[in-house]
Amino acid sequence: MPFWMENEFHPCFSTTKSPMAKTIIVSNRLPISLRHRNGKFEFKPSAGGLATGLDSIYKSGENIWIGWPGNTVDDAEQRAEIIIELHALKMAPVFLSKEDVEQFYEGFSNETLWPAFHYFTQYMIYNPDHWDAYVRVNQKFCEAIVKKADPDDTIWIHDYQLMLLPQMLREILPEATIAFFQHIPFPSYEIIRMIPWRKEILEGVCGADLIGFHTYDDMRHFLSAVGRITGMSGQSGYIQAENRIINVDSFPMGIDYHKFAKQAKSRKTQNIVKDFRQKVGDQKLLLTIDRLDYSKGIPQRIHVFDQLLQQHKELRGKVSMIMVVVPSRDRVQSYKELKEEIDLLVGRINSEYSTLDWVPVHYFYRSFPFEELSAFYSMSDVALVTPLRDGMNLVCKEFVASKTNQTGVLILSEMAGASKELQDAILVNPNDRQGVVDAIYEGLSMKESEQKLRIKAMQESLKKYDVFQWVKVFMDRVEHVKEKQAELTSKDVDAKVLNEIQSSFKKATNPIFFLDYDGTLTGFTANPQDAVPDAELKKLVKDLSSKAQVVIISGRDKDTLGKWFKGQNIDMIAEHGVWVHRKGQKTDWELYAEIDDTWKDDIRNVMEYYVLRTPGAFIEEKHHSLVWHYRKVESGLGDLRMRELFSHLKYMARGHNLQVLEGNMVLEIKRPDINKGRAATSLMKGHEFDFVLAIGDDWTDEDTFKAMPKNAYSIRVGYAYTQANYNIKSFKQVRQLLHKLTQ
Ligand code: GDG
Repeated sequence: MPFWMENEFHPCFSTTKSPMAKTIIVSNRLPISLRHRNGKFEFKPSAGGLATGLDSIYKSGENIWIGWPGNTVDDAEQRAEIIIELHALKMAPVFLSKEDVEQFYEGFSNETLWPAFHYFTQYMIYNPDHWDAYVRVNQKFCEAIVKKADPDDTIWIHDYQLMLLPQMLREILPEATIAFFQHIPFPSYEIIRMIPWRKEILEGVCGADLIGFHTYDDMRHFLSAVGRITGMSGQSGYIQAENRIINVDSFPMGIDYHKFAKQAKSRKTQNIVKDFRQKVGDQKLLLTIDRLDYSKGIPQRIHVFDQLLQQHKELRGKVSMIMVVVPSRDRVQSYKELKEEIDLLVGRINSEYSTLDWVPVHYFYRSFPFEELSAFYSMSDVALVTPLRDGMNLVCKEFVASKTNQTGVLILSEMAGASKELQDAILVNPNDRQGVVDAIYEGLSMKESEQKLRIKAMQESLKKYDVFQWVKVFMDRVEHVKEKQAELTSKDVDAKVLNEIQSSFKKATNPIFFLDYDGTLTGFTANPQDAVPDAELKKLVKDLSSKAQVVIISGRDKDTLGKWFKGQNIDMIAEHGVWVHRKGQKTDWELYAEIDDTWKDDIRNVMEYYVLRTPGAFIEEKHHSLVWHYRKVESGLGDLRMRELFSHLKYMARGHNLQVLEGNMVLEIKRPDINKGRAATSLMKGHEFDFVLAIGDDWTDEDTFKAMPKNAYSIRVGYAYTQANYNIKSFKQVRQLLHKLTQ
């Protein structure tokens, strides 16, 4: 345990799991439904894509699936019975009260998060009671899991109803491997910021080690929101949390391809197809299948079909739409209204165009058994999958998999996650009504040879990235992130390392410390000049300098350093090694490196241009370098401008033989031969030190670490990859470490 965490919960990233370690799947709903029948309960298994994919996981070994069984049970005896029966099915229930269901599920989950995440902000409700219920129910899930979980178990949490759960669990089971997957889209920061409880939600999810989304866009939105709202920084899919790294990645979910292909070919399904065909005649069939949901764009689709029949009168009597709407959330007001709207539109279109032997829309508000669903997929000519927004959408994948003779056309909305993979569909913008009408017309007249080419290409990809592959890749990635965490924290300054440093320091007769300033001895401030050393730090430096040679080695200008550490018995190296101030010397700063600053005017002009374009940016001029600061620039814009400036300066730097370096919210251009390492080496030259300790927090300190003698201790602040021998959490722990050495 790191010594500073003795009284806190702490990370311990052991990758060597005990053979008893198990996997716990958690989702709002269990993969069964609990139904009341004649005063008794019965379970109906759910055959959803997720249940199929995770089947092999939760049914093996000691693994288990935890979730709500889908019905309220108040009677204690009945609950006890259900627990026993579910136990046999490798499941454990979380019982929710009627009020929980109304406020947590129908309320916060489906009237706040669902509309927000699907960009339907007009349906969002901000109700503090719903939020309280969301916290309370996440807590209930947490308690249920804690009862079952051991410290080194892997807990895989699913979806937007349980976003607080990862952090709740992390606090109780710090060593657990926690993964989170979101099945619905993650919207832009602009939407997330509207939710009053956005910070709690993001911090909740960040309790996980691995966070997965269907698409790269979802993951990019999530990273941006985390950066802006929680302040945690991230790079290349990794979030740097206080004491560990978190991986965020995209895992597009697949289907059980062979199950759909096999079912479509089966005699049972083909008999149903024959029967259905006899009933509807030989007209062309458009198919739409969705849960009742405003995100699926069902009314818009009826309008499109109406427009098609108006513009292409020749299609009347020749094309019908089979529209399956599966009942869902019908107690939520916006869903009730949607149902009424669909009923009205279907009534209108059918009453307008129907003939005695033809109905434009065959509308079903119910769900069908699997073999009938398969028959619909198999017999339809065109699938019209046009959600206004969808995390992935499995219906389109199932349609393609069911096309065993490889004829059929998929029209797919660009707003569905699946559109990123199924590029051989006819992709449409569902808001462009004429565009969708044209796509249907194109689909209905597409040559069979082209249909085959497209379906075949999509089938190849769906076969390869099926739901089993999805589970495998996700689980592999969980392991990968734990290994990465372990690699970084294996270098933690723990109690053992501290003891070693302490005892070697005690024995030393001539010790030296190289201490960087910003980020190492103190935190960052919006204005660099505000990071003045406080009384505690001044005393610490004083105490330490009475026992050892202390060198403050910083990128700061000499005047600031000189003012801040005036009267201290220490050495100071300023501007990464341009200037040195020896302890006890009355004379002013010595120039350590010859400086040629004829290059500065050209570069300054360019930097100024970028300051003018970027409110909040400013230039700091040092003797040997120019620094472009963007800490106070609007987040995102600062990064963008820095990248632009970086490539601009890199090009100019070649001509002047300069080096451009990216720091913590700064871009610095300087002479390459001036660095902290060179300065530290010349300061040590001709002296024998029997204890050397160097601490720093960024790339400029890596030069110091590289220059240290073999037996030196070098420590990098934060969990980044480093040349240093050790990592330490933050400047506060640096102070504690130094404090221990002064005692
Ligand atoms: C969420 C996200 C994401 C439909 N009708 C019947 C029936 N279904 C089955 C389909 C399909 C499933 O329901 C619907 O899945 P989707 O993916 O299309 O949509 P959501 O329910 O909104 O799912 C979505 C998904 O999570 C997975 O991550 O793709 O974006 O919103 O599997 O086959 N099944 C049967 N009869 C029906 O009438 N048996």
